[in-house]
Amino acid sequence: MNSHRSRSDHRGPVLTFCSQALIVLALTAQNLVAQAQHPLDPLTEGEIKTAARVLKSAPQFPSGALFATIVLKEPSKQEVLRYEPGTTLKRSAFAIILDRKRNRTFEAIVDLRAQSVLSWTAVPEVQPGVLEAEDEPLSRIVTADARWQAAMRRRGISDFAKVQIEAWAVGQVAPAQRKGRLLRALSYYKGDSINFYGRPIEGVVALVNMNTEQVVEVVDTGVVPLAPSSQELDEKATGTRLRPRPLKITQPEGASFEIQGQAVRWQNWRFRYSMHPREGLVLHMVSYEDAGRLRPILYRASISEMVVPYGDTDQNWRWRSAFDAGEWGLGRLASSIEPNTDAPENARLIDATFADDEGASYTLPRAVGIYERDGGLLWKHYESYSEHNESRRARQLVIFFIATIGNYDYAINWVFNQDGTLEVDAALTGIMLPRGVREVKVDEHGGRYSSGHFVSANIVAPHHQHFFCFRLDFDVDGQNNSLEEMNTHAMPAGPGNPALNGMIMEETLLRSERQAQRQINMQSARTWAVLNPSVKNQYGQTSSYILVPGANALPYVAPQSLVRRRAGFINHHFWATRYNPAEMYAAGAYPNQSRGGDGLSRWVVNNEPLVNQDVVVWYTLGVTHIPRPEEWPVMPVTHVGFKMIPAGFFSRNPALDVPK
Ligand SMILES: [Cu+2]
Repeated sequence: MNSHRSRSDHRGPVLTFCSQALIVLALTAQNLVAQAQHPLDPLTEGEIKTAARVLKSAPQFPSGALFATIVLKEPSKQEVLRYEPGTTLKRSAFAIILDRKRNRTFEAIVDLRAQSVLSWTAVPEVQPGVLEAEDEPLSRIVTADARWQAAMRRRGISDFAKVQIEAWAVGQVAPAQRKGRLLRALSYYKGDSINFYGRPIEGVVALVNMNTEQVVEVVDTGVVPLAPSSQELDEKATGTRLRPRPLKITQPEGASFEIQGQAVRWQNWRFRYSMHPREGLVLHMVSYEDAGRLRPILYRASISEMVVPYGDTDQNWRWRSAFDAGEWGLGRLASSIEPNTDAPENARLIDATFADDEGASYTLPRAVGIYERDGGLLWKHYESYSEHNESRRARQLVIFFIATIGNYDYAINWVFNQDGTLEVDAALTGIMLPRGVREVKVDEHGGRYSSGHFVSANIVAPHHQHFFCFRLDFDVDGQNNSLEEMNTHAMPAGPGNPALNGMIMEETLLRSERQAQRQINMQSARTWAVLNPSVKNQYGQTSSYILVPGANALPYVAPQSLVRRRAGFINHHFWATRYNPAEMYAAGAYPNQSRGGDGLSRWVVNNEPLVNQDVVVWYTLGVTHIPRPEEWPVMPVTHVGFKMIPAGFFSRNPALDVPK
């Protein structure tokens, strides 16, 4: 699950223009926007530098410590909502500092104006996510270990430079081994191929203590032949499809969206965005301009956590359950969007600024993509008596980023629609995690694996699930919101239902956090509404936004397992909490090496009321992945998602005014 890529790939400016004049213009524009303009603007390069300098020169800063995080310390919601353009911005940075040698973690807040440390707190018994700076030492420690070297030689591998070491967060650890900061190392055979994931050196996993830089153990479950080297990912691998003729997307008058700093306007929608190293793309202050009135819908929306539990019970597999946000960082491992392939030709691609492990800032080119696309039919009616057709074509605005967590690539798309609908479309692609096996064909030895599917010669892809937990801080027409669950049923037989056709929808108020732990239910077409009890449309209906689930999954990892305790958010599809700025990450702030119990499952214990409160919704979106050979050596995209649709928020079809 790790990125072995050198971050230096991203550091230099990527010049896509040839004209010097354009470069000068671009640089000037960059300098102009280098100042934060809004309380929610992410840290600028200068602010990251200041934060790191202030912290490094503080007496408490341990020598040689690394920065697991340097991000904007978001001001309180009240401060942000009260903010008026032009007033002085209070800017603070939040940092997590890892003293790897002494196995200590600290949290700090820096006042960027005063250039002083506002707080410095030791956080005992936690491990920040895996750092880029740990790749090199891990690889060095493992490849120097005699046990690992012997395991390679047993497989006929003596040129260790041909082996790619891949770091993994340790996942489930035996109690006796829970000492210090741990990483596991998988080994792949690189050879000359782009896709080393296609050639796992199966059976060998090293467990390493990163504080002492010692290998705790090397587990070798036995030699399995390497998969053949033909695992290339381009068309040369197979052949001869004709290139389709050009399909041009042109916007002769330009795009219909406007971007000013981090603020976006498009077709009555207004929102801000930022790239966060942990959550990836974050939407802020999503609102809809309705007849000149700006109506808030979401204060903040992002992926708060992910977990990918693998279903293979083998000794070297049973611990695997990657927390891609908390252990790795979806923004930190975002990959640059390639024009014309990752995004259509009319996309605008925007760089993002992050802090590296040493506290230096760097720019990830083309981190966020934003573009308009054809949205199919928006609405239509053909009047057959008069033969009159009235219809409109839909346009959509997509804002997205792509996180590449080792072998997997996730494109997270937020799709704005003209009818007031906001959709999330998570696109899963990349390479399935492979397990090396003896068989080169399924029929050779029966070839069935109880917890995986054969996808290629010597490769089984184990069954697994992906769970995303979206944190959706709704503010529908303001902060005082309530929640209702909607269930649709057949009406019972009786005098009121003589033809047995009755169909009723029941609304249930979800009064408190524990009552709001819910599962999807196809039988009752279950949805959930976030409503503002004090705002009505012209017919007296309560203003609300409904969360409409799409495909989803239930976890197969057992309820009493450590994964379920660590990732409590997968126990329910729908959760709600009363707004608390400290509650950001569904599996807790430190899921790496966690023993469970933190995050959502802990926050709802006090069962706070949710009626007419500032409500935060957490939606867990699962995918059950039973691998197919058609998904090898690289997976065609799988889409999963959900929608947020207005209900009573408007008094009629809000897209009635879309011009022909
Ligand atoms: Cu998958």
